[in-house]
Amino acid sequence: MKRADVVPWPAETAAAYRDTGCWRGRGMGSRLWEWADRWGERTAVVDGEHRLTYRELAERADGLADGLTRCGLEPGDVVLVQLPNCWEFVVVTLACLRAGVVPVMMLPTHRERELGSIGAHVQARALVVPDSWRGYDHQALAERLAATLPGRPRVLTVGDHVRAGNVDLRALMRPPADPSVTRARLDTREPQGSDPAVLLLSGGTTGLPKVVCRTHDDYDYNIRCVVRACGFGPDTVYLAVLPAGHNFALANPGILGTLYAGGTAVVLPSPRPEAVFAVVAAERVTATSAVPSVVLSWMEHVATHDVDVTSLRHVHVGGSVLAPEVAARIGPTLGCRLQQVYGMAEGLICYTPVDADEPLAHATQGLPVSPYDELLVVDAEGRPVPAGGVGELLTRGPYTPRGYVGVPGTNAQVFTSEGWFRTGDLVRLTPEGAVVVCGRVKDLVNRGGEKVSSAEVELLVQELPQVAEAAAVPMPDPVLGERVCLFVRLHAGRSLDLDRVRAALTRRGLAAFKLPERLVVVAALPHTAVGKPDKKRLAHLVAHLVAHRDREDVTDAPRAA
Ligand code: OOB
Repeated sequence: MKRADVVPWPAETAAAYRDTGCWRGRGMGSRLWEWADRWGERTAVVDGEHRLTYRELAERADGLADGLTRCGLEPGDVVLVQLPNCWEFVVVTLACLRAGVVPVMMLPTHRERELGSIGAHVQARALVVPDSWRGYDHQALAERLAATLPGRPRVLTVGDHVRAGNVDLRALMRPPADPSVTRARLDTREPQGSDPAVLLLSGGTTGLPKVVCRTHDDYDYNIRCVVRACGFGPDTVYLAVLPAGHNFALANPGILGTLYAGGTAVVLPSPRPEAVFAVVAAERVTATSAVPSVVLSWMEHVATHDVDVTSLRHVHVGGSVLAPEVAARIGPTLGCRLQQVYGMAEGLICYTPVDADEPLAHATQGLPVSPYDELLVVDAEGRPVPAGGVGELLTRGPYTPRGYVGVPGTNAQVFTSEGWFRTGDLVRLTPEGAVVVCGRVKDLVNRGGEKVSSAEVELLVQELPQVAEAAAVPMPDPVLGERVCLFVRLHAGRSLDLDRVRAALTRRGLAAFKLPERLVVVAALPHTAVGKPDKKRLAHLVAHLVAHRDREDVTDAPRAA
């Protein structure tokens, strides 16, 4: 990644964020020893049997920060991090922040396509992967990619089976021989506040995922605001079950917010209720976060099993739409308070207050966490809508960057000339200023909080020889909210079925959660006035099919309007 690929805030805006104290002008890695000096022997991270105190965490992160340098990584170099939720993830993240090496937070479900395209886009210098995970050989995937990516990145492996030629990352995580010497040396190389801290993947609506660069200044401020909004403190025991590399579980307040507050972050690689409630009871978990589909599975479990949730105080729910009726049941069922969250990799985070009354807690997605967050609701022409009206949410603020990495053309469309980020979400604001998500204008499928860019799927499907035209749209689903439904028009005389589409996309390296789950072959796709597939009509059509339990894939053209 070239520094020029990162879009800065305008100089006067940046100065204002510094003057108001939002931006500290320090590297986030400097927090590590602030915590260790204050909370040294308290437990920072728990992963099964494995526990790290704040001091051990700081020493191991410093050890690895040094180790990354020995592997040839320099400040500003980018590494792809694809790890399940584990203690090593926390050490890697903090070591990167300390060394100024910039991690791109990939998901464990990503495959060749995502890792390859992002790795090339950011010119990754290393790939951090588990040896294998859930039966999949990530090390082999990383080796294949490393052989083809420009600059031939190093493969850094976490696990017991590190193959020759790759780096054993656990070995690099050993505490330094003299921690104070390493600490002092790393202190002198602390990144600046305006340097890139982490790269997050946007849900995105383009053919390939977009990369959001979060600076040390902005991410640090984001975390401080969210820690306050969620009332996290040294008595917090937070359980991370959503992918740790996702902005929600990573920093809102998530793992990093817990460490900022002096609490204990417990990591678990799966949101399965059996595992979750065993850990909640054993570790006396006080807070956790989940997407709506996961909370639903927890509520079902609690209704039929004897679980101990007496320690639980707050559950944060967001990432996709939560029905107010479900929201109202969460607190009573799980024996805790619900905090809804509306957030995005691009910045803006809204939380319902810890002590919100029921209308606010159940029927809104919260208030912006910073007084400097700016929200504007506009109509299709970009004009502000009257108070309380529904429109697209635009936002800017001290932790909402002004552009994606290295895509000036896209940025010109997604960001206004005044620096507003177009969220693509349709919202209305309540008189208190809380956001209510009402829909979206962006072209993606929100599969239980996992965002699938329709364009990314369509581009790959279009490459199939049978396909003349394709459109991927959301199909309503009682569990996940939405799944991917693919409409296709085929070339004359050709045939295609769902299994073949899925197999073809898997061969092309697409992550499994993006694969279409229903295929509808049509004689013609409906089009909008400008000649694009009419996604609204297609989404309505599949919703109708689902509502009528029509498992027959229609082969007729949808009737013209
Ligand atoms: C979170 O981040 P992303 O980047 O995966 O997705 C952002 C998009 C939003 O633009 C919106 O479309 C949707 O996810 N979304 C919600 C929502 N929260 C996010 N839609 C309806 N209701 C909600 N409560 O999803 C994310 C990042 C940080 C914290 C929480 C969620």
